[in-house]
Amino acid sequence: MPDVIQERPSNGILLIRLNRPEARNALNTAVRQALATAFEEAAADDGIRCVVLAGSDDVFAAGADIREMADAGAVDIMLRQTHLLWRAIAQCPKPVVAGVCGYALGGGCELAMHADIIIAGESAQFGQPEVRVGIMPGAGGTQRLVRAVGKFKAMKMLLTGKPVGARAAEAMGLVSEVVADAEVLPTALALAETIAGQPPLAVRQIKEVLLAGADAPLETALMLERKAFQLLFDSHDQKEGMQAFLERRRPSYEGR
Ligand code: CO8
Repeated sequence: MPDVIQERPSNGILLIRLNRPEARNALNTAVRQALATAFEEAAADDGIRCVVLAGSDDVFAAGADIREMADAGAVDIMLRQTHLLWRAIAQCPKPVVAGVCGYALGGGCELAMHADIIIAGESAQFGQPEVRVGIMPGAGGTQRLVRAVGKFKAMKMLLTGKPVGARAAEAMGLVSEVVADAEVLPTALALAETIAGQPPLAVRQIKEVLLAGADAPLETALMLERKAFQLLFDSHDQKEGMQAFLERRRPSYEGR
């Protein structure tokens, strides 16, 4: 079995699963390349409307592969250009739902934070333990975490390296929902199906505007929102959605 498995569990859904259990799904270069390729393909495939990203049943991912980094120098790390591989995930225009059971540590927590929605199992543990091995997060762990949970929770996690459990992560806004472990994948897939049934242009605009606007000044962000809102009125799906509502029937969206 490959280290990254792709499946099409239902129409419009791509399920990407990490499958390197012997190393707790540690993200080595091959895994990150496979992930980047999968997300690039998902971005280009009109048939995919939502991506579900999951680890194994008992671990999401234990971080970047420490064996690949232990002897590296700064220039080696720079030349690996791994930010380009992460960017392929961050820039996926389709919604990404992560299903997390067990450890999501270091690069694993950063990977989960690349998703748009995180469904956590009761066993999930989120942490940025890099400080314990002499480094710091390098794939957004300081920046996405502080944006998600605020300075004081983020500092505590980053400076101690201590993970937080699913319920604590939910309380601090790091996950969308906590369910029993056995329900993580079914919940993530059901959510993905709901999203896949929404009009694709509206979904795409919501994701783009939310992410771009979150780092822009409010007035700029509101303008971005307004322009995207206006743009959707030129879509077939806006006419169809509103007409279907008025005619009391189910809409049929075409993504145009
Ligand atoms: N890298 C490489 N191998 C790993 C990793 C890892 N991150 N995590 C686990 N493994 C391997 C172990 O070495 C072990 O291999 P072996 O059987 O050959 O000795 C196997 O997986 C099983 O591990 P354990 O026996 O430790 O399993 P446990 O269930 O007892 O513990 C833990 C699981 C708690 C997850 C534990 O393995 C652990 O603490 N792992 C390391 C967690 C960590 O420190 N992660 C942060 C890594 S640094 C990082 O992510 C930086 C991100 C920067 C992104 C940008 C990159 C350029």
